[in-house]
Amino acid sequence: MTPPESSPGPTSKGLLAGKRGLVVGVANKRSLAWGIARRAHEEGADLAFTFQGDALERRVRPLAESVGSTIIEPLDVTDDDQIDAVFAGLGERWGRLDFLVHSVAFANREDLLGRTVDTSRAGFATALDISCYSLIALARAAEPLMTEGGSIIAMTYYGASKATPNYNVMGIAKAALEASIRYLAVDLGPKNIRVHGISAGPVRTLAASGVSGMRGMLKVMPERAPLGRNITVDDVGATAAYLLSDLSAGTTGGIHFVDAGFNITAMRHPDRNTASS
Ligand code: 0WE
Repeated sequence: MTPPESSPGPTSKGLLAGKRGLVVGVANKRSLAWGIARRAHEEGADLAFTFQGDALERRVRPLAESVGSTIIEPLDVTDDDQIDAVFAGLGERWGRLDFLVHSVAFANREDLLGRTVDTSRAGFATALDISCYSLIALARAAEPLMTEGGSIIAMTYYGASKATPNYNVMGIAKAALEASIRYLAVDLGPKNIRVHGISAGPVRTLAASGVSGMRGMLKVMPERAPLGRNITVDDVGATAAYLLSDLSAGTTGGIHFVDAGFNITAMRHPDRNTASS
């Protein structure tokens, strides 16, 4: 028997049809969180968004509305009362949550230059609070709403594993974030809540603007990465759709590299051209 060329099945409704998700960390249309949200919407999810501060509200609100979202709430992840308010609102509006996207990081600018040994106690605390503890706090708030299981993703970077010029205290924060992903996966596994990291290669986003050496990183990627190119927010959105969907039902606690394979190499292949050779 020859099956029909294409048949309408569950997938025609999208990988995330009927799922409700909260997206934390959209700053503008170039954000990784927005790449994830756009794909999640295409896959049939209903989305809620948060924004941090008035300046970002003006960016986030039109984007959220463009994907039909009506839940757009302020959230500073260092403020427990604001976290409680966001999840109380989701409880009232939706009663249930299926997924959470965490795409938030911050270190003081002066701590992303120079030497890690000069990181202040306050700068360390800021970076770890915003970039790592926030995942734990959001996961705890999400847990009671994820009554039918759930999926949580957080964004990380290779600087968690390998010392990377200027990434400094952010590398330490991402290492703590990646460990947090594993411990949260253990805690929440019995409730069928899965927790994943996406380790994205460098992308030109607001968070990357003003990062010195970004141009160099974007140039080296295609020379060394097996796929010979930089990654895009659409690449991240596609992997996120898999991790947020039931396709990944059997996986939790892992760090999933979306870096064109850069992390599995030790150095540039000598037969591969550089821009100058
Ligand atoms: O995680 C990040 C960026 C996170 C980030 C960026 C900033 C810039 C502005 C956190 N805090 C701040 N604070 C600011 O004041 N990335 C993976 C992108 C990134 O940032 C780098 C990188 C890469 C890659 C910083 C130094 C070196 C490489």
